[in-house]
Amino acid sequence: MRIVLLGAPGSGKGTQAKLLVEKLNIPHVSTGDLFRAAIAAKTPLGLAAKEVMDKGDLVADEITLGILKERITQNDAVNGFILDGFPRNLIQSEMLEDLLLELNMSLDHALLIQVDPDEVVARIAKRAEIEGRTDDTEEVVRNRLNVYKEQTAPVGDFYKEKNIVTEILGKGSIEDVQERIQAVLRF
Ligand code: B4P
Repeated sequence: MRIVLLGAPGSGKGTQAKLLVEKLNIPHVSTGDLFRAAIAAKTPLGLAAKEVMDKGDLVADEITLGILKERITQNDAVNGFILDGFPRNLIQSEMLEDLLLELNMSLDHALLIQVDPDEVVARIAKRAEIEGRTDDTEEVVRNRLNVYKEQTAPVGDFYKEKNIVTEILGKGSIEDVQERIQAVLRF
């Protein structure tokens, strides 16, 4: 199964993807996590990504596609994957279409997790206290939410036209949200 998780920063994409991995036995591919790993390893890619991420902006499309392609062509992804954080704009959506065509693959589901802006701000503020991520400060979060509204929200419409989107209510406990997702995926 090939799934794309969509939703605002802090909507629970990463949280829900980790739970799905246990059930589906396919890898969780988070472009945010891949960038954070490159930053931790101090690679040239990581250093370039850090500057952009610390402002809450999007890393260049070609770079992001490169790390994504490298990851989803690994052996553990042959039976499927859960994409979290990609695509994040319409250009990336088109790039993903082309890449999947090239790999003879297609997407089964795009799950759009819907959470009120106030709730995501509160969740990220809580995470900032625990993890201290440099892009979780109030000012940067405000920019990330704007970037989401302007660039990422249209991605939902892109997949609606392909009839693969299901909206998931992201309110409530992590388990509640997971149950809603599992009901859609029917397992
Ligand atoms: P990401 O790593 O994707 O950051 P995120 O949107 O904050 O993650 P996520 O939304 O998964 O967090 P989650 O809800 O799980 O991206 C970071 C940066 O990387 C971007 O700003 C950009 O610069 C760059 N980037 C990444 N992908 C890119 C791309 N494709 N193109 C260009 N640039 C890209 O968790 C949020 C918090 O909420 C957690 O603390 C969690 O515990 C909590 N939570 C989750 N569900 C909850 C619930 N039901 N109730 C209460 N709390 C909950």
